[in-house]
Amino acid sequence: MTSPDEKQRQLDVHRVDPCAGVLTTDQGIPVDDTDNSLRMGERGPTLMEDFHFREKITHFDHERIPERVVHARGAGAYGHFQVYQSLADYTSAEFLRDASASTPVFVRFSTVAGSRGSADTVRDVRGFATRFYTNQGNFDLVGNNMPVFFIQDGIKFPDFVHAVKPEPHNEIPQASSAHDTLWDFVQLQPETTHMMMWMMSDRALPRSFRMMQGFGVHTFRLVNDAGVGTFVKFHWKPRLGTHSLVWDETQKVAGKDPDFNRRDLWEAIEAGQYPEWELGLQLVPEADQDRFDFDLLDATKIIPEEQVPVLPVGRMILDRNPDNFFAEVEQVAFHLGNSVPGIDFTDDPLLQARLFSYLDTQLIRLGGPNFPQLPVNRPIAPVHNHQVDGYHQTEITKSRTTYHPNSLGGGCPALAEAGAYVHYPEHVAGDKIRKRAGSFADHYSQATLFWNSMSAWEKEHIVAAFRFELGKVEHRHVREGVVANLNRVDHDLAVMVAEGVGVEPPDRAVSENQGLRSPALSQANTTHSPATRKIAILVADGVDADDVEMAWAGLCDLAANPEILAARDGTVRAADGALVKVTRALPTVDSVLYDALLIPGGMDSIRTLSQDGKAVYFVTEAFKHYKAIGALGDGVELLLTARVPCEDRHGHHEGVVIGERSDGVFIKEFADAVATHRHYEREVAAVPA
Ligand code: HDD
Repeated sequence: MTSPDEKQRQLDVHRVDPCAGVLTTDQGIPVDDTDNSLRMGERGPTLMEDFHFREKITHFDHERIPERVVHARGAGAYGHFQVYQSLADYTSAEFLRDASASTPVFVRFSTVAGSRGSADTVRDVRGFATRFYTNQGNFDLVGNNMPVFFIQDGIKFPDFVHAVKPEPHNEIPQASSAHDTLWDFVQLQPETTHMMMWMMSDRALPRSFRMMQGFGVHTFRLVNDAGVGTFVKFHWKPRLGTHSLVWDETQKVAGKDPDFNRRDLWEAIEAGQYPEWELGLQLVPEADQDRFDFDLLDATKIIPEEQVPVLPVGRMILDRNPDNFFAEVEQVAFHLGNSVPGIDFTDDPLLQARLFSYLDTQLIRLGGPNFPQLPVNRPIAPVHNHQVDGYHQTEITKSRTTYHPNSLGGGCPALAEAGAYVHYPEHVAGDKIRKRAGSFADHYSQATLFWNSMSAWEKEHIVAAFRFELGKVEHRHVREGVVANLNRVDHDLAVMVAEGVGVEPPDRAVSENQGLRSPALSQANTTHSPATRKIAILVADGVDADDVEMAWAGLCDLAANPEILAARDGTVRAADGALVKVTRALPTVDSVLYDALLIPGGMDSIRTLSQDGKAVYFVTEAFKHYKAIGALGDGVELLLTARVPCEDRHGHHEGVVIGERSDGVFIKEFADAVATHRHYEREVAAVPA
């Protein structure tokens, strides 16, 4: 971690070292036996006067709080944000104007539908909530890894969440959208169509939190010192690119390592491979708000990057894991209404509803109005006001006056004369009505734009996802309703989905697909790097020590993370007699936990591995999941045993890289194959894994 910032110094006061003293009660009384309750004789009843027993059990009985009603499962980390250049032309927010200032942040990533103990790799949206501890107070950017949302008006949020959560009669399924109630809601609520295209895409299966984009989703408003407003959309772009797992893999990982994304974030930070994102802004002058064929206030729409480019404005690095999951990750209380001067809201009806919901939910979740005093929630800006009392009050305010105005307390705290949050004086007028604007009515054009922008493999994955999800839906009319909606997105898509789920395919298109595309939406156009990729090196006694050593060094030089796997932990003896240290025993891991696979040469090693069903399956499954596979010398024999096609011993075939020696040329070629992430051009349908 870099040197402690102001937030970390503030947290230090609350950090407790259990080794700093002996075991005590909550009252500080030393305890010399915490294993036996106080009783009447060795076999007699427990005595009420055992205050240590009572305190210990009572505290235990009360140690759960309600999980978040959505986004219950998450992981978080601290870090810093720094703006590249002053954005004073657009905003009076100091942290966006002072390029020399580093602003502490806390970020929590989450899934949405699953409960706290659910698996990480389910098909779902991911939350991406960032708190900036600025000198002007906390600014919370509570976004997702998808730029649009399911509904347009927040009053529908309970309906949507009830539909996607486990069904109420039997609480099945956990953390999955593949069930009747969700798709029933979806087919009846066409405004969900665009978001459901994202949900069925690979975006819902991130390889890592570190490899996800983030979006503020709504149109917000920046306001400068002169009071001029500019509409803004916030974007986070990951330095490592946006990458996803394969659907079959996600389901297996959910069992093999339900903490896959959480562990990945934790380990990367512990290893000093700090995750990094660039903040980008799409800026739209107020005068231009009507120039789009959608409404900027409609959260089911993006502003295509080709229409308004994303301006890179700053960088965020996460460099510190929390010390205590509950105290920090569970108790962090984000709120869209936590905003600083220079960043304001718009009339997006989804955003407006959120401004109510977040504060409200923290009251039940954290048990009263004093949750902003919890260490992770405390701003670094000083707090003075007349809010008093309440459960868990920790402030000792030294004042006789808890009202404004007062003379007895010297008028303190005084009203701010400068730097106060001033709401943007937007002019609004209208009748009180329950009515959606006509400009929100088009639910299909951008779903079509998304579909058109996908590469061939992304389209295949979307079709397969719809088929999987609808295939789990028991009610045929629900399947039909979804297909009818999809026919308004793209006729071919609707036909392909219908054919997979036993529904009569629509016989003709209801509207013409204009073929509009936004290349920025495709993951095929993202950044690629071998950095931080986990690479399994399969070995047994008799392995070629040079192959292992050179591959290890070459991959580490590229900031990749190789691990040596063998049937047993400890060491294996290489062909030249050297001992090779094993990172993990093969029975404790699986290919789904790695990005790529390397098989060093050494005939004895390959013979042993070829007899080991787990090793052979490892190879086959890695191939099935389109991963980069490298084989050196005799290693090719293991590929053949695992039925991996490798036409010649020197070729590079769809991510299968073969070489004689682990030299620079081989490492470069293999690292490029790793960086590609997945080799979707492979034909794997017949691979038995
Ligand atoms: Fe929300 C949590 C993101 C719409 C009501 N939301 C929550 C979290 C994220 C989002 C990332 C987890 C925060 C954390 O890590 O603690 N929510 C979004 C986005 C939305 C959105 C990007 C649409 C653009 N949310 C939304 C609506 C409502 C809520 C329309 C209600 C009207 N969201 C909540 C909540 C939660 C929440 C009930 C549950 C736990 C919490 O707030 O702290 O208030």
